[in-house]
Amino acid sequence: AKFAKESAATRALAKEKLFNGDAVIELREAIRAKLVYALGKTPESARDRDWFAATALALRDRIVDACHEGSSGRVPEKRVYYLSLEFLIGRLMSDAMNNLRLVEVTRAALKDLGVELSEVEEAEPDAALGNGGLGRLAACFMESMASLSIPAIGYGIRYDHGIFRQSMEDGWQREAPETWLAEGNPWEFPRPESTYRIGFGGHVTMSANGDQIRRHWQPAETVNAVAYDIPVVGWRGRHVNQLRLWKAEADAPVELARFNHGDHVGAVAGRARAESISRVLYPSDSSAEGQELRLRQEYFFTSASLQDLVRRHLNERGDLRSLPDHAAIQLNDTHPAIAVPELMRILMEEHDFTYEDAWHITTNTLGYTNHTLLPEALETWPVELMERLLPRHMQIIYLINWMHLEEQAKQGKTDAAHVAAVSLIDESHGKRVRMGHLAFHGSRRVNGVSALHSDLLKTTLFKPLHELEPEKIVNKTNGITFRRWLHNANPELTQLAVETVGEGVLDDPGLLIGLADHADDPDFRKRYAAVRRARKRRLAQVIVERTGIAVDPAALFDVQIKRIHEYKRQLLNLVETVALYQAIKEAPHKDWTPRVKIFGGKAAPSYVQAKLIIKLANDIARTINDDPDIAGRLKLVFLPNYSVSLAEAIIPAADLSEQISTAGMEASGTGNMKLALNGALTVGTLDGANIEIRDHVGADNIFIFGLDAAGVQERVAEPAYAQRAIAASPRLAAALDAIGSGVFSPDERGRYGSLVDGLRYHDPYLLTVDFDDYWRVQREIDAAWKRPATWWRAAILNTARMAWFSSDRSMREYAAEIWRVKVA
Ligand code: GPQ
Repeated sequence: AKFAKESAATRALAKEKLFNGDAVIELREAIRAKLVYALGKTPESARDRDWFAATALALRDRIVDACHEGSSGRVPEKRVYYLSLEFLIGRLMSDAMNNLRLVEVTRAALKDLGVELSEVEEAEPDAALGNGGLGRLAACFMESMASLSIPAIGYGIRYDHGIFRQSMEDGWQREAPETWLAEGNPWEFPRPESTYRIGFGGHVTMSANGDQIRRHWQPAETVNAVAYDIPVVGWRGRHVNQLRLWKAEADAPVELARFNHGDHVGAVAGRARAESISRVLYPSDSSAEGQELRLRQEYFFTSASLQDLVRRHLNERGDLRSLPDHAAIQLNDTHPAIAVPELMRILMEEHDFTYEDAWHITTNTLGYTNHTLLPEALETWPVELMERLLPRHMQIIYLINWMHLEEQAKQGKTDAAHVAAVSLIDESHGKRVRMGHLAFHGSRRVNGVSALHSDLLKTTLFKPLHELEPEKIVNKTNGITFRRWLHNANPELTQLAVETVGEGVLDDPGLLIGLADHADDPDFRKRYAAVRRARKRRLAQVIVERTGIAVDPAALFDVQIKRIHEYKRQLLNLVETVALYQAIKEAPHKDWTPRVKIFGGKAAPSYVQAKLIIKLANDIARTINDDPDIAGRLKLVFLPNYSVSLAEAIIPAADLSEQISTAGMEASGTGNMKLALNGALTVGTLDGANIEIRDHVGADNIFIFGLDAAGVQERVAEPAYAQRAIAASPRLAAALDAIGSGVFSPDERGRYGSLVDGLRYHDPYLLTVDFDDYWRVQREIDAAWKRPATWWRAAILNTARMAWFSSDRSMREYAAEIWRVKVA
């Protein structure tokens, strides 16, 4: 009787809201059944976390249905395999609901059960298996490939612990382990039948096979890689791909012989060692990790993925010669670059191919994406470590290198400098394998992630290799999935777009351009601004809850959210904040534009300077936020534990997007795209994708400042450029003096002495050089904020003109020009 009454109410609501009432009842009963039978809970005892799991399981069933309908068991002509050590997914439920077009149905079904959808959504932990842009890009690409029905499998590691949880202790970053799997993962399917053995160490034996010598790797140690699949459903549920993550398990969980001899602890030590491989994500971003465990992780997931795709190919096609016709393997950075010798090993050792044939197959199947030029981020592994951990691979790398240099010799290129530059082995400080060179040489195409970055790859990092194969480097400017970063993160703006240019905009972001026709309509501007204001009120709520700082939603929300890195120059923003603070104090009665500077981002736990920058932000905040002279016109907030889900709350509320890296150093950036799409105006350097954003939104609708990449290259060659810049700028000098002398750290006056001296005497990121122009453009922004008509016009034009930055566009380009797969 109770259900009947509920159903009647649901039908009435459904009629009014134009969705299918039966669908609500069906989903409601499915959720209830999952709660009771899969989770063993009652509606009365269920917590939000239980409702989340029940809802996720019910939605997962529908994804599985979509999967079976879509594929109908056909073998696709070609599959993409996206190998990435990171997938920074965030929450999956809103993606799944939105792509299945079930958001309102789910909301109503839960309401019938007495539960609020938003609370259930909040109970989902982020799948945070990545550090920053590189991992988030992989997640956007997975969603876009599913939405475009590109048959693809993402391969990565099922870390027990994703990126650490950041908290603030007296303004210092503290790290705690992240535990997304603590209560299970309702999205995943364990696939123990897909388990592969991964070898480490040992030695190589030889045997004669006619006049051929064959080599066999005899690993000393093996670990099992067990598959776990997460379905990724595309837009409108038309296509489903899998994200296959590998968990490390010991061959034998207990060594019986030792156990029976009474060594109960020693008997499980091997298990702990094996399982440590998938225990934790390395928290370093854009800096190479030199530890042996990292190399183990890289080989572990690369080998498991290659074994899996080789087995699938043999099942479907019978012959590995046709691998390049049916498989495109993309290496996300050099983390899976060991795929080059591993695929060669599999082909030569396990399938009897000659070197030449194996090389042909390998170099026609692999593609490599480079994400940085920063020298400290380029992976090189000591030859000695490789010989110990992967002796057969080291032999194969030497063989590949020998053939490579032989080819140079044939062309008469024996000059020592040339050989040293193109060699896969760097011999300048001990022998190390250059993973970038290895990935470059072993791939059919190599791509950068923005136009500028791809050009710089050709003229700097890969110049010598590029000259040998001028067709190899191509550009594929990054993109973002609009389903998550517009539709899900900003449903209010999406609704406004739908009402203005029509429902088709959900399928074709190109229709956003229709908003430009309304940029001069005062009524439309008001509606656009009202959407922003509502999101700013919500963010202000989050800020006060998490930091205790009250901010005014009417102020300009100035946002810098990204990993803390010196090249990203959060310190430039902080020094400008101090200079502004000083200027307001000097002229408190001037009509200053009220601003809230919002920062978010994690520092690698071992990155001392980055952690000090976080502390400085908090120290400045403590000093200025309550200063009566400032009277609330300048506030600084550092939001702890920046994450994908926090980004979804911040981005729709941002007025200004800080993209201020030293030109030439940010390969692309993708936060820049998310913020501009949501209508924040960019203040940025001519770096990475900022340049292309300017080209699309128009130079009048973005604030560009500072040296360009060529200017940076020139300036660093000049002596004492920092001292000269400081001497020429009394404002900069005063701000640095204040920070350096302890104005913001009265409890420890010397805290920032070395930080400031670093700027005075070294400043590798040219903060001092760009400071005055940054100050100038920020005051221009202050003035622009006071002309709301022009501000909102520019914001609308940003949203209208950002369609090109959809990751659907990126994926179409990869499909056509790198993978050679057809897209409908
Ligand atoms: N990126 Cl090498 C990372 O997030 N982590 C890394 O280790 C490296 C690069 C970023 C890069 O800094 C951004 O400019 C890009 O937008 C992003 O990769 C995706 O390409």
